[in-house]
Amino acid sequence: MPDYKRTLVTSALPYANGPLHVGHIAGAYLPADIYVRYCRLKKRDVVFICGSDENGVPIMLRARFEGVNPQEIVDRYHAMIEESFARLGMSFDYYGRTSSAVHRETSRSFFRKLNDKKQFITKSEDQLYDPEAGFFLADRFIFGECPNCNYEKAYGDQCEKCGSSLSPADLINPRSSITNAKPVLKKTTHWYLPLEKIQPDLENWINQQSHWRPNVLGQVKSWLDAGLHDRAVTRDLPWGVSVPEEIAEAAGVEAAGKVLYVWFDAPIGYISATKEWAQQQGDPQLWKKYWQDKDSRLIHFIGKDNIVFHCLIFPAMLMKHGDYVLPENVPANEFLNLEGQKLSTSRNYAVWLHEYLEKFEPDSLRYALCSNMPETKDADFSWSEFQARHNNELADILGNFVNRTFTFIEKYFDGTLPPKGQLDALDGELVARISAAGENIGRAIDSFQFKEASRHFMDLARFANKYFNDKAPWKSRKENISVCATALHLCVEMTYALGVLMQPVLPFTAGKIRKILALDERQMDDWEKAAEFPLAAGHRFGQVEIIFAKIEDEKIRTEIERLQQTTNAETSKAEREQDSQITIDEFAQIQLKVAEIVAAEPLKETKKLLKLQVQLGDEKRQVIAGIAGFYAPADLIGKQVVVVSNLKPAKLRGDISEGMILAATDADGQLSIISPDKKIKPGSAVK
Ligand code: B3M
Ligand code: ZN
Repeated sequence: MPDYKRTLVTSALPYANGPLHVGHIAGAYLPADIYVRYCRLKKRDVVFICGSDENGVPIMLRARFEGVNPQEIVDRYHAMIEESFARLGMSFDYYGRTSSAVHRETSRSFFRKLNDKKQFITKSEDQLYDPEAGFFLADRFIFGECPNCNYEKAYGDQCEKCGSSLSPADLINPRSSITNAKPVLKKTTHWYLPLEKIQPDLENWINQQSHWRPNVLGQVKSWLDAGLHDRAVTRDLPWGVSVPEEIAEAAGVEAAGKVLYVWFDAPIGYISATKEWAQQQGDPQLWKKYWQDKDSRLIHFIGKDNIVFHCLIFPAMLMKHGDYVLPENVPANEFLNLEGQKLSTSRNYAVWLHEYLEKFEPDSLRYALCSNMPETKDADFSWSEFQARHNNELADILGNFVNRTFTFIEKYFDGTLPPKGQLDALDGELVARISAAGENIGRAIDSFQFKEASRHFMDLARFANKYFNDKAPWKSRKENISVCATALHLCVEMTYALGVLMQPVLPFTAGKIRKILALDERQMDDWEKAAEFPLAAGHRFGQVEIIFAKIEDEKIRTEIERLQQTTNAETSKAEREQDSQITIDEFAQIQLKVAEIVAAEPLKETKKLLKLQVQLGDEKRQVIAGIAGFYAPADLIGKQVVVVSNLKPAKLRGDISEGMILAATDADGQLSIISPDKKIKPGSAVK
């Protein structure tokens, strides 16, 4: 691998439309943080950038759902996400947001540059439009059946099930996510990135990336083999980074409501956040060293559903812009499932990060996810495995070793570092193991194999525990205090080494170790010196503490039950829906007809019922309806309604009712009669 002077690491910008869950963490965030922390310990020049993705349809859908302004949504979730990341120990150098002024300007000037270099094509085409909502339907504003895998809830830009990138016209039986209406076609103009024309350049570049993960290369090559399609990089939306007005006018297009496609501006968010970071460093031009210098390495950590955007579309933009380096690696993770089922935000079937952090330690999650990271295939998070990782490995192996070492020293060496004498073979093996572990863990992290790194680390802690047992200091203390002292001295050296090597995954625990060793912040911060123990005999240690308290079964049972309640609620809802579902033939048995009300009066001795005389073609019927509180009888004369005409007649308060009129009621109890929107012959069938 060529030597790079510096590295820029990014994690996918989370949509600021909801909280984070463990799947997000295992996908694009924890691997990046482990990698960056390791690079810092290796004294490499590395900058870690992320931020909230605050444009696009997902934000608007959430705002619409809550009946608030999109800015209110992004402000709320940007703060929540940023706080959860900090409590999990995510060590970004800068965490930005794409609603910032710097981002808006950076995106618009990027767009201008591509436009000036004539890299776009503009097309005026019929696009799907929701006549009820008055919106063009793009991305998640529209859903339908995926043409590739028949998933019935594929979005207008991507199918979340098979990952394929789509355009709204690809969807089978598209519906509006806003009103569920059947979209109509309406002409509009957009700017397109000509990916068909750029494909050869992308292919040449991808063919040089043989070091990428096979599952990433496989997905990218399948898109290239299928042939890339030109991609619209603007949208008709009221929310987002607006298209530069002068470019819209030059194209004879109304600028208002024309914004950059969220996947055009979001990756540029990495650049704008780096600019904001550089400003924070007091050197506004510093960002260019990471983005526009061939000695810099760009690494994007993402989930597999973002591969097309980070391996094809954004690189195409960077290529055609001309001033930027291209990603050197995109170690995309596969998905994390939860107790054998797909995580689902909409079904609230998730372990939410902010809720987790209220009840458990961050390092326990970091370790459990690292040890089971979905690097090349989907993985599954289960609460029982989470508890086992914590209790059987962190507590019983690592915690137990540290605790035995320092309680023994506390008791028999007055809490100070014992002197080191002659080393025997087993002592020599301990020293060799520390150096080997540093190399093995480092090699694994450098190749983005985090599960393997975790295994090497825990193997070292396992060896340390066995060393303590084999040395049996409780015996040597009585037989040969010098041998006992040497063994405990080496146990402290091992603790120091574990404290260095655990930092990428267990930063909070490393802090506890540093306190027990009574070291200051700057110590234990050099990977290469994990085996170079800095303390002299007699050094007084800090307070001994249990670094991992066991997680009780009861606590885990509570979490499993909560998930089961969600699943049960879902199941019963699905069953209810399933039970209430009827076939088209069953529906056809219900006869609906238009009727005209010719007389109306209150039904005696009732407050809610009206007795109606309705004309059903050449037939007249009496229908009793519970609409007294909503309509005055006189206002109903001449009104056309829809009647279920083949209901068995029923007796109500001594009066006969020969049908039912259709009316809608909402959660607040408002009622509205269903009525044809224009006069039609009474007796007409309703289908
Ligand atoms: N906001 C997150 C997602 O697709 C998306 C990533 C943007 S990275 C530039 O889940
Ligand atoms: Zn699909």
